Amino acid sequence: MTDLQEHFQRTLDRDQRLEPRDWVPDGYRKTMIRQIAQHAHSEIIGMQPEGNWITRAPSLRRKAILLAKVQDEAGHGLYLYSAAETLGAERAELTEKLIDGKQKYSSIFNYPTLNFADVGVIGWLVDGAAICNQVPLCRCSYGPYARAMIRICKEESFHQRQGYELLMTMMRGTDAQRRMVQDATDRWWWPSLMMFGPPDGDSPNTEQSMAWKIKRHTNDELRQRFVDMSVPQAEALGATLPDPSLCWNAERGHYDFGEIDWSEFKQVVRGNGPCNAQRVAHRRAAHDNGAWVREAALAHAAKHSAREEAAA
Ligand code: FAQ
Repeated sequence: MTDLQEHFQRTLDRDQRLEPRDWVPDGYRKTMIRQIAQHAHSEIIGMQPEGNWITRAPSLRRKAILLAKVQDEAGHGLYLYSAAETLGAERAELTEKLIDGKQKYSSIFNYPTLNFADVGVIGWLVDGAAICNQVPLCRCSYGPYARAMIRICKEESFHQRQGYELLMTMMRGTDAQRRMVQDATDRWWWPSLMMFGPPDGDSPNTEQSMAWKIKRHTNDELRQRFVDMSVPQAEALGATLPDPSLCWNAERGHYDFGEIDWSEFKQVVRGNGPCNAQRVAHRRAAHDNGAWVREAALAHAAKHSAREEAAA
């Protein structure tokens, strides 16, 4: 083993962080770029389903809250692209890969938001699942990603509470509002469980990512944690989770739950979900429409540095 390899392994064994200048194996760098890029793309594409409701929010208060949340998601995307840049991946290249369909983003953002309760359910379940998955990533072995995750998790937990508060308010409202909450819960529950990725037996990356201390738990462990956390929250809300097999298993100390439709998951990840084409087309159009801003920023930076050179 070379000194560099030893340093890498020793850092992992001591549960310390790897930093941008440290040597890491190619596979580690590739895995980290893949995961961070997929995560960054998810935050950016994830602005669309809720962003869709900003112009139709039912009050000024709800509009201000939703605007702030969607802006936070843009911020998360930017911290994550910056973390990927410390590994040598250019943000512009990652964006190209996203809009060319060469890099993935989370399956969850390929479902439509059909009524305003969807905004609440995304906060409750989608941000809830994101927190469950991301809190352990605060201890990821790659320093810049782990540190970005600390701030992101704080904001996600605020997002989750706003979603739950919106749903609580709707449940205290009219029968029609309660039906909207139930309808949104029915549609988002199963896709939220799919966010954790394929079952452990079909997850090609988990074993190596756990050995590298990138992932701290398997997909199924985190999914179970999310189910256990969500059942009492649904009860307190007065909504029914759409799974007749959900029941407490005293022996395991966990809730049992029904079979996930993995063929649906595969279809969505392959690009055949209800909104995949629309999401990517929208992102591509936004990128194209923003070309003049990038050109103007570059021209401004060039002018500024020419002026500085002349003054030196
Ligand atoms: N969707 O071997 P594994 C958010 C892919 S939260 C699409 O198990 P891994 C906040 C996977 O990439 C959502 N693809 O993979 C928010 C791999 O593909 P590849 C984002 C999926 O990496 C809330 C293949 O399947 N969060 O944005 C999915 O060890 C509200 C095999 O799977 C993160 O990205 C999926 N659900 O584990 C924003 C968290 N699952 O490249 C707006 C960080 C798996 O080998 C509004 N990421 N795949 O062909 C992770 O923790 C991991 O990457 C997992 C997947 C757990 C997602």
